[in-house]
Amino acid sequence: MTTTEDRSAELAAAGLDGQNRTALGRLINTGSIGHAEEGTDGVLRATIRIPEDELRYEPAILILPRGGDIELTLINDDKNTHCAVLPSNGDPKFIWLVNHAKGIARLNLDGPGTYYYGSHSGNDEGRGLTGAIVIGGEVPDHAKLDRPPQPRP
Ligand SMILES: [Cu+2]
Repeated sequence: MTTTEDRSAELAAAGLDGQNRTALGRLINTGSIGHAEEGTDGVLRATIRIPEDELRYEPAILILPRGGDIELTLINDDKNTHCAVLPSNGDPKFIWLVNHAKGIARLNLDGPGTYYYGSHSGNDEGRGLTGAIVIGGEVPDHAKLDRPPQPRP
């Protein structure tokens, strides 16, 4: 079976992702997929970079095996200022990244699902940068629907 990561790499290698390069602020599914690593302290960590002149986050989609405490290192390799407004339980987190700045955002996301974050600041065109955090795992008992067992993938 071909994974999405393999497919993106194949398209790029074959030069078939050319049309995606014309867009400022690429769609999130034109970037790569990354996986967070769990530290011995139980915190999930990942590094997200903002490449020069591409108006996107790299990886575009960050996959976490489960929810919990998350520490994201964000590095802005672009010549423009960017930011990230990130989802977190309680209030969203905001990190400001002048060009070539590096910062750490600490989040807590305890439920499985897809979360989006973005930057709409500086010289961003259109909707700016958009990234996704995908959290796997089981839905908590209190959030499950009261219905007969369903087939699971
Ligand atoms: Cu920005």
